[in-house]
Amino acid sequence: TVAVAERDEAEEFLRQFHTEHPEQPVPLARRLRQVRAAIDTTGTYRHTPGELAFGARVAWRNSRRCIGRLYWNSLRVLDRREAKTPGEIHRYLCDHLRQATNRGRIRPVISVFAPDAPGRPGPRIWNDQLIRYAGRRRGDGTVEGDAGYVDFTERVRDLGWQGPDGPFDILPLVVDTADDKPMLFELPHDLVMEVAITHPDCPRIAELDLRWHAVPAISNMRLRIGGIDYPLAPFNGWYMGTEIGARNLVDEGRYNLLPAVAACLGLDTSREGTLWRDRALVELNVAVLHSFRAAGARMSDHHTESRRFLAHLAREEREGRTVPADWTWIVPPLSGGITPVFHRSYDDTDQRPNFYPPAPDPG
Ligand code: HEM
Ligand code: NRG
Repeated sequence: TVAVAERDEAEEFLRQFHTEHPEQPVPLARRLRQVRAAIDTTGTYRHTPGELAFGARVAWRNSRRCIGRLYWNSLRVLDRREAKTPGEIHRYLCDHLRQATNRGRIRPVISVFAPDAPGRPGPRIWNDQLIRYAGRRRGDGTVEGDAGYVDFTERVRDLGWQGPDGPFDILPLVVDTADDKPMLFELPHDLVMEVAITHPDCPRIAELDLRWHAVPAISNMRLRIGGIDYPLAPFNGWYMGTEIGARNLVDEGRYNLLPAVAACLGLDTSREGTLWRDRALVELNVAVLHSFRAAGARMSDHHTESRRFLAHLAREEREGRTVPADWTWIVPPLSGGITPVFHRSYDDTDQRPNFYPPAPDPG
């Protein structure tokens, strides 16, 4: 049976849906009666396709850490609640990537799989994004690949994965359903668009042989709509350049490439005061934006995305809504103070529907 809090959350969500979309064939009062009756007899209820699409879009609108919310209302919502077997789920995940990538004209998409129901958990996948690179610790303690994925890579190897052993090996998906044991699936490599990193005027950067995937697709967050949890609801937009150029390729616990980039640029690294790290960081971000542009893969820079976010705030306020936001995530990790999002504060309250961190993963 459903706790009172979840009943209240269902009712609150239905009221919100009907307030923002008054033109419904079924009036609110009747829908509330249906849902209460369903909860009484089955312990849960089923969202209509319209409720599901609205719920997913509002979950994005309420994502406090996301700077990219201006286009929340045009999220493409794929209803995959009927997918049952790991093989079917894998095919829909591939279809998601195909629609999202769109040969480089990346579109925001979410695929929503079956929700958790009383006594019957919905499917999930172990991967935190659909596309990620493996990492492996070498004998000398250094890492080949993405150092942030050493533990995850170890777990998929325990399941029998025998990937290659290079710096950018795409990890397989691990699909976990209640009826089957966790199953491994490779992503067909023609579905994964990747961009080789080159610099507009420093050819030595290209010699580092860096690349990144074009589509960021978070796949381990729980989508919660009206008291219902969807544990598998992968979503994507496009990248902001700093995510790759100031974090993935730069963090010491990831690819840790500032020293290598500084060497390409011939910078004086003998003391911090030369600001060689900062200079290398800017040039690496120039390279990332330049490369995505040259490859025809949609990406935005942090100045543009900051301006859009302020436009989003203004528009939402005109609609009478407050925009929940977490300053520490909204401000970009490069040149924070010269973006307009830095110079103000935000309301940081939890509003639902929303995306939540996964339950601690199995295994
Ligand atoms: C976080 C940008 C689309 C939901 C973020 C972050 C950035 C960003 C820069 C911070 C990431 C980090 O520091 O690791 C964008 C851009 C988009 C976009 C440019 C282009 C359309 C979306 C979509 C959704 C979404 C479509 C959901 C439907 C989220 C959530 C987080 C987030 C839930 C927080 C993730 C976490 O807690 O780890 N976004 N985003 N975003 N975004 Fe977006
Ligand atoms: N920083 C992560 C991705 C987090 C979400 N960012 C987006 N989301 N742009 C990374 O892979 O670097 N999105 O849905 O577009």
